[in-house]
Amino acid sequence: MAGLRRILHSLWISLFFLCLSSTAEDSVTQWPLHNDGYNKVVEWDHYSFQIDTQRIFVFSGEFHYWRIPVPDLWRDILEKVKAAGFTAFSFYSNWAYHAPNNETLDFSTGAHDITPLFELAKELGLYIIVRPGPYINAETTAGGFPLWLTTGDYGSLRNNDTRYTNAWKPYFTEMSKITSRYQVTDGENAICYQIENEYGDQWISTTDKTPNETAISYMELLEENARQNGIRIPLTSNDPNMNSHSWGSDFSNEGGNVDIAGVDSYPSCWTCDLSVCDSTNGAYVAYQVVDYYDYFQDYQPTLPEFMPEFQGGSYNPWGGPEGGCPDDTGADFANLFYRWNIGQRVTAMSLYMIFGGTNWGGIAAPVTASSYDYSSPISEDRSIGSKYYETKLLALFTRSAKDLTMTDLIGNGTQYTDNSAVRAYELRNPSTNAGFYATFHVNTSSGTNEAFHLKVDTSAGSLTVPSHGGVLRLNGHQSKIVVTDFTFGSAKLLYSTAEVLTFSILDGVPTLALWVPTGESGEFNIHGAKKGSIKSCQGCSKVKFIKEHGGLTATFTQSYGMSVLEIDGIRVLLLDRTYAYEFWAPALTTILVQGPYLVRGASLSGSKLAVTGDIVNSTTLEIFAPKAVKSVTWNGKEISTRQTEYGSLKGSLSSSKSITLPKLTSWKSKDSLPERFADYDDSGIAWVDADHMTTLNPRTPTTLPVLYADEYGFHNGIRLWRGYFNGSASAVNLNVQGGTAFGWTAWLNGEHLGSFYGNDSAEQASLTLPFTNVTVHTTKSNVLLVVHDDTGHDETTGALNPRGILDATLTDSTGFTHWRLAGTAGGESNLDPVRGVYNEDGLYGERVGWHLPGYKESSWTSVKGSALSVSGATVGFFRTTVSLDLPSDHDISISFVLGTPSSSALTYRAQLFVNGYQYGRFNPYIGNQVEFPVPPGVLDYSGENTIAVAVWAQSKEGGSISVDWKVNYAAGSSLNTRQINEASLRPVWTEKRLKYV
Ligand code: IPT
Repeated sequence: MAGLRRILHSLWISLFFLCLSSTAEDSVTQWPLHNDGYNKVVEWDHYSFQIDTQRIFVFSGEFHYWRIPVPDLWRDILEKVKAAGFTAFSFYSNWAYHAPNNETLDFSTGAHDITPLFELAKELGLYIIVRPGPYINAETTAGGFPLWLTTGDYGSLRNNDTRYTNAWKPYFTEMSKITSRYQVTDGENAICYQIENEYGDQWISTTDKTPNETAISYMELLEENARQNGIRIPLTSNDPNMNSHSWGSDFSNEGGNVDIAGVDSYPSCWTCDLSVCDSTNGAYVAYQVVDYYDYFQDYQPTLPEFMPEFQGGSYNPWGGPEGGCPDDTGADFANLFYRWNIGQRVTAMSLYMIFGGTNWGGIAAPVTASSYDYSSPISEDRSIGSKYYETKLLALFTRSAKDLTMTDLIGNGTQYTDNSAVRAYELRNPSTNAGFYATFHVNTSSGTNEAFHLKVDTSAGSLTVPSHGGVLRLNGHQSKIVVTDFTFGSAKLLYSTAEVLTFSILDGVPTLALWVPTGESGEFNIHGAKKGSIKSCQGCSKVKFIKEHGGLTATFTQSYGMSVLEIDGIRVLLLDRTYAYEFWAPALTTILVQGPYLVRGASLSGSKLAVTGDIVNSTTLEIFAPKAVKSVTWNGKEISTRQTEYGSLKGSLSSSKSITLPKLTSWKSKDSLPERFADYDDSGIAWVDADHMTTLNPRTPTTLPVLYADEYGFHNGIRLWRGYFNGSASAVNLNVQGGTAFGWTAWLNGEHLGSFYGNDSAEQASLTLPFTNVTVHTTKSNVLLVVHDDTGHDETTGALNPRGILDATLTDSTGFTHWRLAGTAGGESNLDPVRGVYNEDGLYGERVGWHLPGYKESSWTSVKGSALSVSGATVGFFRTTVSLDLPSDHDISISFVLGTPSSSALTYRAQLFVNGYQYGRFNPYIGNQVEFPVPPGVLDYSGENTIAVAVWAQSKEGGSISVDWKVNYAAGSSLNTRQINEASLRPVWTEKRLKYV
């Protein structure tokens, strides 16, 4: 099979080069249109993806359902994605999330059921790029591998080892089968299927093209599995940073090639910790764009310029800064870098991430903290701001600029401008002659304010624009795309120096929305037009109409707001940036809306228009709709509107309710570390003997028994080890490994011995702890308790790095007699299938379910004062319940705020549980994150909520934590978060928990 493919491939390559040698004129028709041989619905060529013969600009964003485990909120995210003008979204599924052990696959419980993603995609009209792994990276523990896979029993992973193959098959088969029910070939929305992730391993040497047969065989196994299980859409890949040249059929004639290879790129660093990206980047101002066009020409000239991941932000590392680094990749970044890609002729890109979400429980890899906000266009708390709006300006444009999906790069340089600091990239559609001039500072890291004029080629000849006194400007880290011969309905812009936002055809007549940065001028010419007038001037000045070039040129300056011109019956809206931010073109209708914070959707039935969206502050609402519309509802309520003289409908919307949350009081507490005492009974089912004398883990144990936690089925978070020894000993040396920002503490016979507090770089720490100040029993057994946490397994080849005790040696002793180990209650049995494998660690309180709603804490000690305090080195568990009664018809977002009172030591580690979900890891000694957004659904906005906090004081000074909460935003909304309260997502405590003492 692979052999035949290779022969066919060489034949095809020869044909391709024959075509290339033909003349430029017939290049349009000669470029091959491909499909994957399994369907004719999704096709592609070097211009773009094509679906049902329609070319599309794939503007997509990545989001991880498993980072927001409330299916009802997926609608919120996807409505926001759609409203921003995107045509697609992309998601990684996470093998570990669905496979608590090697026998179980859960695609049905709560958020483990992914079918709503596909159904929402269809309802909202978004294509889907499915990325099932089996390895995904994603700053998730072990890169998405189930942690039972990390012991060494399955080999070194990501190859064709049968042990590994047998492990991934059930999961990958299920993902393929599920996806196969939702393919665009059957009228559903999945358009491509990514094999593996950044697996750039096709070559042993790229230079002399020495194939890596093992990697090829692995890719072929995955591809065959996908095809056998019904995948008919193209298979894709993502090359890390343009280095590996793997799996693309233009460069490679080896096996394992996918249908459409793509490239991932993070020009401004994928983490807020810029030191990681030293060699390529620096501070924001030093960021450089990358020449993708040449790359695609060189390595995949017959495939579309496809970026399965383009930087949407950067992840939040443990070392901070607090809140991530939104300024590094903010609105300016979105403006400049996404336009840059268009100038490079990219026609398919997916922003990683469009919504980052939360690393709740133990989902994260060590590199990232509880927050996975990623400085994304949609924030972790689901709010939207300037970056979202800026991205929307461009996405709406790409959705309406159909000609952009088929362009050739004609040229680039400063010769297009009269300012040597500004260059342009000229793209041209060979069949319509539409032109797109993407303009940039020559030094793309420069933020100067440059004025210039641009030389453009139009159907009316070569022009230099603007030509009536105005200028084009790049003010700061900005770019602009100037269009020529841009068709909107039956009309045509000869050119426009103001950017096109979108357009709509209402009652057969186009309404065109143009925008300029606040205070700038614009000039455009409408082909064939004769007469223009100002219908409404809000912030406009210097409006002039000039008959020329066989049409009408209009010039204007827009200081603030929205002005309306009428040119031969065509309505032209001129918006400044602020008004453009709040301008919406809800798809599936033709209406345009200005005013609200968010417009999620609209539907038209006869004379009734129903619009849905969100309001924070009171605002005017202006709607451009067909004349037939006689009544308008906003989130189901009729609003009164008046008709403006230029035919729009105007109304007003009042602000959202202000919300006050009840205080978090009435805390109760109990010690959660009985295991430190020698007489604690560890014979229960929560505990196993750690007695392996050999391991398949590639790290050879230096002391025995093997104390790698994953060997014994405990994979997540905090584990407790009890080492027994008899007779005297003077010290212990322990070398513990748990990933960046981890920590550990040891006690002997109930007395604190010492701790490793951790920092944002150490993954492992060895300490020798003398027994000078503790009692060593000479006549009875001594028990050493070691508690360590685990910030996740490392990614890529580090997935097998063990978690646990690497070496344990007693000084002046005959050594340990045996070890017992406890971790997540039930180990791999998945005691809590709803919250899933990542949620719980192994603390006593977690094992017996103190974090769960419904546990009765009445016998616990009441906490006095507002701080939750632990005295001495131990673990304290705290619980309270609080009822919420929040308004309906609102989308309300809440964060918990954790702090350390100034009187307290910082050397503690805390976990926050909200209705049983572990929604925050707070390590004040290391970390920076103090705000922890918790979504509705995890919280119940119309009932009782159980809040629990575990405080592990690592030093004798103990520790105190303050716990508060706050409203991030409350928006009057069609999303009624009060109703997102499905009790099945918050299973309650049962007595069976008591077995795990
Ligand atoms: C790229 C991964 O594909 C993705 O899963 C995620 O880890 C992202 O990086 C960073 O957030 S890998 C790329 C940085 C080389």
